[in-house]
Amino acid sequence: MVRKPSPEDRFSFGLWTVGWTARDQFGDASRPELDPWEYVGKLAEAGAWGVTFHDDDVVPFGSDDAKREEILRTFRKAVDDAGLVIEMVTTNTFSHPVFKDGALTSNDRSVRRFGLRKLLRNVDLAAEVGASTFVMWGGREGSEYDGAKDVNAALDRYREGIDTVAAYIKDRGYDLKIGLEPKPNEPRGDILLPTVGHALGFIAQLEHGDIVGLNPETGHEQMAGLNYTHGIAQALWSGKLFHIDLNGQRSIKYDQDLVFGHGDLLSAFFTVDLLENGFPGGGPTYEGPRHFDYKPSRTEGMQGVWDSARANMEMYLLLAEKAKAYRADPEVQAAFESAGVLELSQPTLGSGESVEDLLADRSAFEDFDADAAAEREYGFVRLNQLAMAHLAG
Ligand code: ASC
Ligand code: MN
Ligand code: MN
Ligand code: MN
Repeated sequence: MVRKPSPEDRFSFGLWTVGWTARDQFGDASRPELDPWEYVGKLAEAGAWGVTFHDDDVVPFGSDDAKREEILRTFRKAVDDAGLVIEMVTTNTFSHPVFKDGALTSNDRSVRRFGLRKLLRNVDLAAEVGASTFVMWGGREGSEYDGAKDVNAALDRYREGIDTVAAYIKDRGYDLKIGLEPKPNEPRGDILLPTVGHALGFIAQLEHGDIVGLNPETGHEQMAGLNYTHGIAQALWSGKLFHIDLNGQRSIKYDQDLVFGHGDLLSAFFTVDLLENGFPGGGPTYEGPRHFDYKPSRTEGMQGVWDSARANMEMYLLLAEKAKAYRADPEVQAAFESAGVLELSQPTLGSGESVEDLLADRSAFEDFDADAAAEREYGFVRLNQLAMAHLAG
């Protein structure tokens, strides 16, 4: 039996996950909608440490300032009473039809100005509630038709918008970082910043990119056929893994938002291995919360909501135990050694060696026996089988 989750694990949940009433493209809600404060006690009881939310998850779109204040007061009291932390806040710039062509990249300038104001208002809220990350998922930033969006202008406007939000955070002296969340498609036919790689390229073009990083979601990378563990690895390597959305996805199809580990289990194992144990050869490590962005399946009632919330944490803890045992196994260490996994950390050029030195080193090329080197057996399959044995054993 796996141990119970505790606040030290720093598990957190979006309010929109357990709060999803399961309304979808084809059907009505299959569960009741509770008040936002009714979810937080249950989350804490299940062993969560934190909660996150979109503005509209708590305060209905269009509420005036007085109503907003009142609702937020009630919500924050419930969060405090439950002993939870609000570690991240995000903004809904996708549900209201005003955002049907996006917020920061809508073709309509008045919509862009409205979207930016909505975002800035939530930056203030994020700082006020003590969040450390401000996530921006531009779900409606994109198009269905290539002719309908001037992508050059859209990226200019996206950059203008993100830089404006980032500059505002700095101006106000808030201790906040922005986490951009890539997704390839759904709800738009094609979404801008579709993958971790696109987003990293975009961040490099920002004026205030130093406080802008990523919030990669497991299923979103997998919807693009990509390797999530490699994606977060490159984000880590770039110093940009600010936050994560863990969930499950089974192959390239609609965004399933399954429980973490209920999609590609082997990939989830290596995700946890990286998050918990770091790179085999050392390097940057992830220090942020273990945040779940999943949806309890539409077949589930309220019991299923809480069972599925627990399942995310249980899967993570199960995989963390297995990943620890895997790394500590002397057979695995020996397999790492013979597979050259640790050798990769050694720089290709010697210290102080110039390219001229390399050119002069006949052993590196003229006298190098490529056929002999080609005979090296790496033993990757055996190493992987050891991982599988730990995972399945
Ligand atoms: C977010 C986020 C998502 C979406 C989605 C809305 O803020 O991280 O993946 O919104 O959960 O349904
Ligand atoms: Mn998703
Ligand atoms: Mn997400
Ligand atoms: Mn999501």
